[in-house]
Amino acid sequence: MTTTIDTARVQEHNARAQETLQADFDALAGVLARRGQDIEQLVRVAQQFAVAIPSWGVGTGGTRFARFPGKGEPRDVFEKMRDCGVIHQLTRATPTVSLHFPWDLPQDPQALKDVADSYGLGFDLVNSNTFQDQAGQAETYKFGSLTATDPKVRAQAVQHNIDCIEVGKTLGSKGLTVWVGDGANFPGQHNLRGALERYIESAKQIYAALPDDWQMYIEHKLFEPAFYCTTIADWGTSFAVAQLLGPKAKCLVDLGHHAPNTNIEMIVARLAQFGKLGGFHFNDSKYGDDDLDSGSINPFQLFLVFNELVDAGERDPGFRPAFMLDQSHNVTDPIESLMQSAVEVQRAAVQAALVDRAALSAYQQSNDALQAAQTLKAAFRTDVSPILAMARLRNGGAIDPVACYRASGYRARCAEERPAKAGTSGSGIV
Ligand code: AFD
Ligand code: MN
Ligand code: MN
Repeated sequence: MTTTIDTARVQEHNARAQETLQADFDALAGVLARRGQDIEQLVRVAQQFAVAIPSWGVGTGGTRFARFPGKGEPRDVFEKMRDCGVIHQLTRATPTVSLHFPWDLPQDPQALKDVADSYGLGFDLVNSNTFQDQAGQAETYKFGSLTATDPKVRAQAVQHNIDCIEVGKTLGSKGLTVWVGDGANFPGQHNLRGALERYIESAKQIYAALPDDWQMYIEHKLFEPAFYCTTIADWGTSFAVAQLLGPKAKCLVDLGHHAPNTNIEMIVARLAQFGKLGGFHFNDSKYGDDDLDSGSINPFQLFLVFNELVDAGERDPGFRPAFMLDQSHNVTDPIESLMQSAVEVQRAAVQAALVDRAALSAYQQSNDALQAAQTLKAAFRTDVSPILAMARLRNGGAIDPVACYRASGYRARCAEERPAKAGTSGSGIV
């Protein structure tokens, strides 16, 4: 396996930090033991945790207003793969990459797969893009894609999704995420029901092209780029469509795609209850689809989402939703942000595994609201950092991934090796 960061450096970094980590770990083990919890079981939860990196996330993102490219940004999908390899090497929590087509469409999928293999990376879900026009395409998506009134536009959008499945098959992906920005900017612009009818007709054609072992993930989003109404705006519509399409269709929850203050963990519980929770795009949000780093604004919400996932996993041990980060990095080094976010999502998973579920259930049964809430808070307040660091160490990663990455000088080397070429970054407004 190719390790981009010198492994001797990682070992040196770990050797310097190991004594302190062991002391913190032992102290936490004692605290947990007094609560009747085994720290080793939690280390295993952390060691098994995995979240996919979006290929486009390793480039500097942007807003509607501007993009400020970072030094040494990846210029093609192979360089993106190398950056993803670094993230996984140091965190050991991101073993797969989720590609966005056509931004990261490989000329030669097999060559890309070989490169990914060399970094120890696999491919997660592939994402289609019919929210932008691509060079050379016959029809425009200005007035929508899967919902367009013009059947030629719909056919082109359907075909693009089918092409994504074909490439994904070569790469070993097992699913397609479909997000469309289709909607209207004016009342009256769309027949609200007609637009959804057209979406369903298009989605059925994509669904029909899914291999048997594939799933289709429908991602809803409240608004933007459509500012009056979006065709797949909420989990209810997403659920209805997934139900209609069949068992291979599931709903995908992007944490930033809801109105402020929406109870997202309840959406998670509902979708899980009815067997339609397919996966997540993790990020954080203050106002809208802000695509901020995971856990940077509302870590308690992230924890509550994982609390529902633990509950769903206890009811159905085969339950395996797809996890992906979906963030835009405008002011940080994307590699650092993605490493930090992977760790934050992993943290929420471990905190949720810490919840004393027997106690919680008893407090719920006896309507002891105060103690039920405190049971969740006790888990959320526990600093599980030593567990996460120990999991990384045992999996061959870095005790402190960001510190180790900074000390490695990787970005400075990239800045030399990757002089900016015009028009090469596929990232932008996410
Ligand atoms: C959108 C969605 C979706 C999509 C992305 C494109 O979150 O996941 O792939 O942006 O950048 O807002
Ligand atoms: Mn998303
Ligand atoms: Mn989004």
